[in-house]
Amino acid sequence: MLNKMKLWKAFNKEGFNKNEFLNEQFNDSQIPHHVAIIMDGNGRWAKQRHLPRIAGHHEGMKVVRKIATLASRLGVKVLTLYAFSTENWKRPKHEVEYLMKLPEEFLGSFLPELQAHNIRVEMMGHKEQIPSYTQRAISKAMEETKDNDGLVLNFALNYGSRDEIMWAVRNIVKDAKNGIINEDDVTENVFSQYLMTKDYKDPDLMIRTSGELRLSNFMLWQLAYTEFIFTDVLWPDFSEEDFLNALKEYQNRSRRFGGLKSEEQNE
Ligand code: V07
Repeated sequence: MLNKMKLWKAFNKEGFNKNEFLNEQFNDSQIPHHVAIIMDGNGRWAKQRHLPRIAGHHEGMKVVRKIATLASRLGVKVLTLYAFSTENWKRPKHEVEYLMKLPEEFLGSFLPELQAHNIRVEMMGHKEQIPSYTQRAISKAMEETKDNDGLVLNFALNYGSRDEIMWAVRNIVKDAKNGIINEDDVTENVFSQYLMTKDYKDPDLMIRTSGELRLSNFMLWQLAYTEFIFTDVLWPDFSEEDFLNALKEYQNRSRRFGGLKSEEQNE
């Protein structure tokens, strides 16, 4: 279990003021297990600086490293990042090509650091359409980190939630035809086992940067009870402090599963 001093050590590196931090009454027992992030605003960040969109994507990649190592130090167990959606193929060819080179670059630079932090790399999304060099870099990282039992850094890449749900339905129909399951077996828990997130708990917290108030086909099933935090900060500007503030906001909200807090249920 994390204590305040350990948490302080995690933040000390990032230049936080110690007294300010300890006075914040950060609740170390309520670190979300699973955090999901829609990393939006990379293009807008670049435009503001009269740079090409790909410059924003590159800057965004560096923020992935920063937030992943911080989440790991804080004791978050799963961090799911929306890196590339099934809709993103419609973007200009040169932009798609650039994006598909980012996993290789990211892992080439940061895999040793991920190892040092005991982070396990995972991916969810259909691999078939992804270029082979991208697939190879990710498979290598997954293989080399498979025994790490710290943070799971789960990249949603060529991921779309409706596509995921549709494939779950298809596979259930197939298993039903083959006599592997019956109609009555299809419960919420069983359905979840047909999704790409079957190994993880549902996210406790979803953060979307850059001011857009939409889900954009991201984890529609899994986010049913999740706390949402939307911030105007663009992803390349998203700092450790912004992440900490999101966690504090999460801790301040009373979580309501379908209406009543557990303490209120018998009132
Ligand atoms: C991408 C940087 C972050 C902002 C959002 C879009 C651009 C890291 C990865 C990645 C993916 C898989 C992996 C290791 C790293 C990545 C894409 C885009 C397609 F195993 N950042 N990043 N992949 N961006």
